[in-house]
Amino acid sequence: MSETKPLRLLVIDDDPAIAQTISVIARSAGLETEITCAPDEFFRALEARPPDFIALDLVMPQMDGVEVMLKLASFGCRARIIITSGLGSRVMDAAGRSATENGLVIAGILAKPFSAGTLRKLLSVEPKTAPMAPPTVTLAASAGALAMADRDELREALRAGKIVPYYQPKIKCRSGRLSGFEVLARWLDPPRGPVPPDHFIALAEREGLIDLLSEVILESSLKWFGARFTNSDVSLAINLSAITISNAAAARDASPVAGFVEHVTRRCEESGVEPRRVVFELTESSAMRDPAASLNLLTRLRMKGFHLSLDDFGTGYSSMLQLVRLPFSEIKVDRSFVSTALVSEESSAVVRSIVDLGHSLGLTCVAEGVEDARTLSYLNEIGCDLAQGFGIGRPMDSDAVDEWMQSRPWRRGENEH
Ligand code: G
Ligand code: G
Ligand code: MN
Repeated sequence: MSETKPLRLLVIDDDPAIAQTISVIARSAGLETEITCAPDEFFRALEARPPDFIALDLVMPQMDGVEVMLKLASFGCRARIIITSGLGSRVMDAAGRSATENGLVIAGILAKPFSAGTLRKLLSVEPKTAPMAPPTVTLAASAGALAMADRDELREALRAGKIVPYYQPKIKCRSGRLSGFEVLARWLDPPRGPVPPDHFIALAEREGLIDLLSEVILESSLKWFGARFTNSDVSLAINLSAITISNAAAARDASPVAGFVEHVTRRCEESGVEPRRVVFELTESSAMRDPAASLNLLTRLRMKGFHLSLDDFGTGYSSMLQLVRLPFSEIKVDRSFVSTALVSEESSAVVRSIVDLGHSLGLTCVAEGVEDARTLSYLNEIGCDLAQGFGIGRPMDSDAVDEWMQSRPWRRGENEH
């Protein structure tokens, strides 16, 4: 006769009283527990009987918790880890991030003193947030499978139409309705295996192919957009390379800037897309590389009616004053804050502040990296305007966009031609 085996918790805490308390609460929740008070004892127990959960004290005399986590990561430990400590939440959040980046599974953070209820919640096997889409493969985990590419291969791919736009939807937080798409370049059938976009974009920038790449993406995405979304307010967001801005800055007169503005305006006309439905996304660092050139280019784009979005906000080092000078209409909160907003007080405070800051400057706020429904409802609560992320829709080719649109309950009115 087989009974289901109870889940097992292994505790490591240099304070036996705390270890006991954790153990008693866990037992009352139906878990089997084992207490250790020093790292060598802990690692012996870990090896003898692998636990489902680990409660780990961050500050201990012989070894600190971060070192223990690094060692656990080197073993490929899959137990769900609960970090405990009396340190402030910012330090504990940082420790949790470091553990996650090393591939460990963090069930949560238990600030001492803690309540029995909080610990019981962390010990439940339900994931903290219900994922709406499969979890992301981190670059580190998949790096082994990724090929490099050289200039000639990229040039050939561009010539052969193998660099194509994919589209990732942005929705309104409040209504869930479609707001627009971000265009993200993808390399189909690369000769030596998958090349991630940030690799080939960087390669294109280094090798002087970025203007060609941008042109290919711009032309093809505008053509699709103009034909697929007529008489609609849906927008198309295109990433603008720092090189485009630098090229403009390198010239003595303003003509390359004017040239770029004229060029994109003409492409829009050809595709029947009004400039007000097009958003250019640029990052803080690319906008700040040459503030004077940026101001010139961005002002001209705005005067034509294009919208401008400040991408990956929160990851750069620019001063707020410089940013305020530039005529952005939208700000995108970096996904590193958004995807951790529900598990980190620090991240949720950053997201909330950026949304408030954006609104006080009259900007539309977009959260990127929204991976689950609970994050979306949190964003709606704090008044964030738009959301984008794997939980809403991955970057897709045009056929997949059609399917995605069909599968949405509120599609009527979005699907107009
Ligand atoms: O698409 P993710 O899917 O991995 O994109 C990685 C990075 O490459 C992002 O920072 C994104 O902004 C950038 N990127 C994707 N497509 C384009 C593009 O067409 N032009 C430029 N300049 N950057 C792009
Ligand atoms: O730098 P920029 O914001 O343009 O980059 C967009 C990048 O973010 C692309 O690489 C895209 O594939 C990725 N992305 C979009 N949504 C999510 C998400 O929900 N989670 C993660 N991890 N990445 C996302
Ligand atoms: Mn972007």
